[in-house]
This record gives sequence, structure tokens and C-alpha cells, in this order.
Amino acid sequence: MSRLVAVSNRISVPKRGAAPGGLAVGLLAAMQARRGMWFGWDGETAAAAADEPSIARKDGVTYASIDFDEAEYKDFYLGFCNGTLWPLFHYFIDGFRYNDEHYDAYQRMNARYARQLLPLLEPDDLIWVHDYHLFQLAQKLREGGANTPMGLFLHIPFPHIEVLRVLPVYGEILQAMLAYDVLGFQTEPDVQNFRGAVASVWGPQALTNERTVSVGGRRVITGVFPIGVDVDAIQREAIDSQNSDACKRMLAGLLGRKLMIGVDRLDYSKGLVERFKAYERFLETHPENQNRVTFLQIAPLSRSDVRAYAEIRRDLEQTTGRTNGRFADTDWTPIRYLNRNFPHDVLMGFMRSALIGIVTPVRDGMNLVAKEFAAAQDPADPGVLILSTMAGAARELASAVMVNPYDSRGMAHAIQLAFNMPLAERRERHQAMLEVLHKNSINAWHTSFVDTLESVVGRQPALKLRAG
Ligand code: GDG
Repeated sequence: MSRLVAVSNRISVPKRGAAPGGLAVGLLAAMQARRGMWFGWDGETAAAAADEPSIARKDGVTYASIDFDEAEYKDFYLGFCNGTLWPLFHYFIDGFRYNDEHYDAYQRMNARYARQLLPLLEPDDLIWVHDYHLFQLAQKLREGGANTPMGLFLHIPFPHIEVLRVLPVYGEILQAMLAYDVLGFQTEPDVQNFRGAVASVWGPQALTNERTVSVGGRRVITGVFPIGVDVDAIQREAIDSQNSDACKRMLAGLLGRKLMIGVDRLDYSKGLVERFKAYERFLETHPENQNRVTFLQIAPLSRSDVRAYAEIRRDLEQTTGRTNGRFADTDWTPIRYLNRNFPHDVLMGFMRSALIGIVTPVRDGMNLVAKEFAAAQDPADPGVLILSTMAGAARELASAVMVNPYDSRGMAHAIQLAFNMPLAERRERHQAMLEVLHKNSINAWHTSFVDTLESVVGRQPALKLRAG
């Protein structure tokens, strides 16, 4: 069986006592099944980046990690990845910035990933690359002589060509993507946007059939591989952690009130400001529910070196202060807003204790929190998921209470509906979600992607691409 080499911008090198997150668990399962290697950045910056990756081994998986120097961190990671690609691919054209130096750093870093990975490769490896940081990796690896199957899975949305073409180098990015053999997306609209972009550059004849695009003699498989969760593992975590100190303390603090929970990285794509305003509106328009519900928002800080992230943090602090100032009582804080991390099992316990899970991104590739919330519920007495139609997950979790994250009146109404939803309806909606979650599990995600990658073994035509 071929070895599976996973490459992502960031990898979780196992440390004593630290449990990997859901995505890492899924990838590790795929790598363990095939004697895998995980290659990427270890999250550290150094004055000068080391020439050689550091190698560690655990449970049949090799971890090869590289570090970034300060300029690479600033220009590649904060600059092009999170200042250019992330906002644009989430349709934030106003927040998007383009800078040639940042793009140069992006190209150099994709080349460095390739240079440091190439000596570690074996001839029959399958290479599975993750996300927007590494659009050009396959191209650079092939320029360095690698001719093994390579697939890219994009965790974030792929924008429509009318948005994509705002990026001055969009043609180069698209061309580089065609050096992969398999391109996987979260949802059907993402794959259609990609195919539309290819058609607009190389003409409709490039769309050779519903699943492939062909340019310059290369055939690339395009497909939808919705990422999922391990429902049984989440159920176990949620049940076990209900007895943890963290869960007991949180529940005791509610003084019998209902809980509404949100869990998101602090990111402007997650719709937090809009969500907080909708909750304020709910308390205003449904005064009978004041003092009967507490909204717990867990929002660990991310990318705080990017200016837009500092701005959203300020907005949230203001909105929280205003709502709590307006409605709080001596024994009730309407919003509990925490910028800190919790262990994953504790989060699952919190979710199981909640009557409402609120997941309202303004744009999201999938959103695993929505799936985790549904998976963590007690099927006999499940909570209600309020879900934005802008999340990829909305295409699968159709029985959630759907909202437009910009519609604060609609969201206030949805909170009221969820708050009063009869048990029979909660069960029915939850059951429908569980069926989808079991079908599109994390296991189905990595198995179907790796099987597709394996299907291209032995048929990799030479790389010859030209726009026109
Ligand atoms: C990208 C795409 C796509 C959150 N806080 C804590 C914590 N988390 C965990 C959640 C969940 C994960 O982080 C977040 O997943 P999301 O899917 O919501 O979001 P992104 O980070 O934006 O991920 C997204 C995803 O890739 C996968 O393809 O769904 O659309 O943007 O698992 O539970 N985990 C711990 N402590 C926390 O405080 N341990």
C-alpha cells in the first residue's frame, strides 16, 4: 500500500499530554492506516529558518516540521495567506489587500516547502496537500522532479470568478492548481466556482466531463469531499466531560437558566458582531426571556497580528459591554464572552449542556462546530442548532434552524423559536442531522479523498500548461 504524505501549512506535532483536534485525528487515522508522514510548519518562528526539517515519529506516523523566519511569517503567512487569500476567498473584497512582495514570499515559501519535502519522498507516495497556503506546491514539486499523485483539499470556500479575478495573480494561482491530480472542495458551489474559473481562462472545452478538467494534456479530477466529524467519539467526549469540574462549574454558574453557546476562532468570517447584535435584539424584543437565558461565546484569539482581527476584537468588546450594561442583573450576565481555549472534550460537554448552538458565519467553507454541536447532543433531549445559510455545513444540515447572518431581526426570531421549540420537533430535526453526520463522517472524508488520489496512480502526464 502506498505511503500517505499529508502536507499542511501547520501541523500538530504530538506533545506529551496535548490531545490533537478533530481534523488532526482524522488525518492521523488516514496516515496510520498507511504508514504516513505529516509535513508542515510547527508554528514556531526563528531568526533564520533551519535548512532541514526536524523529524519525530509516533504511532507509525513520521512528523517532519519546518520553521519560518520572521519575514516569512510576516509576508507569507500574515501577508499573502491571511491578508490577501483568506479575505478574498471569503468574499471580503473591502478587507482584501494585494502586495507584490507578499506574493513573492508566497511563491518562495511554496518553493521552500517543495525543496525541503522532496528529499523525504518515496517513489510510490500519495501526496495530500491542505488548503490555500499551498496552491503552488504541486507545481514546485513537479518542477523538482516529483511525479507521484498529488491532491489538494481546500478547506475554505472557492470564490466565483467575478470575485477571484480581483486578485492580480489569479491566473497563476489557477494554473498552479492544475499541477495537482485531484482538487477537492467542501461543497458543490465551490467546485462549480473553480470549474467556472477554469472555463473563463481556458475556455469551456477545458471542462472535459462533470468530474474532470483538462488543460495542456493534463486531466485533473475535481470533486466534493465534505469534511465531517466522528459522531461516536464526540458523543463519548460530551458524556464523559459532563462530570468534569469545568462543566460542573459552568452549569452551576447558570443558576438554572438555559444556555445558548457559540464556539468560534475570533475571525471576521464567523459573523460574531452580527450574532451579538442579534442577541441584543432578541433580549430587547422578547423581554420575557431576559434573565432566562445566558449566551456563552467562546472565541479563542487567532491571527491577532493582522489588523482586521484587532478591529473585530474591539467591536466585540464594545457590543458585549453595551448588552451586558443594558440588561445584566446582579446575578445575571447576559453574554459571557471568553477569549480563551478549552480542551476539546470540555467544549463538547458544554455543547451537550446547551439548549441552543448558534453558528452564524457570514461565509465559511464548512464549519465543524455546527457538526460537533449536533453530534454532541443527547438524542433523547437534543438542543437546537441555529445555522447560517452561508456555512458549507448548511448544505448538509438542512434541518437546522436556518438564518441569514446579516438579518438581526430574523436571527432574534430564530433564537425565540429555538428557545420554545417542543421536544418532539427538536428530536425530529436532530435525528435528520445525525443521519447525515454518520454518512458524511470524518472517516468517509479521508477515505474517499485518498481513494480518489489512489485512482490516478500510474497516469500522470507531463506538466505542460499554458493559459490562452
Ligand atoms: C477551516 C475552515 C472548515 C474551537 N475553539 C476551540 C477548539 N475549536 C475547534 C472546534 C472545531 C475547530 O476548532 C474549528 O473548526 P471550524 O470548521 O469551525 O473552523 P476553521 O478553523 O475556520 O477551519 C472551515 C475547517 O477548516 C475544516 O475543513 O470547516 O470552514 O474555515 O473543531 O471545536 N478546539 C479546542 N479548544 C478551543 O477553544 N480544543
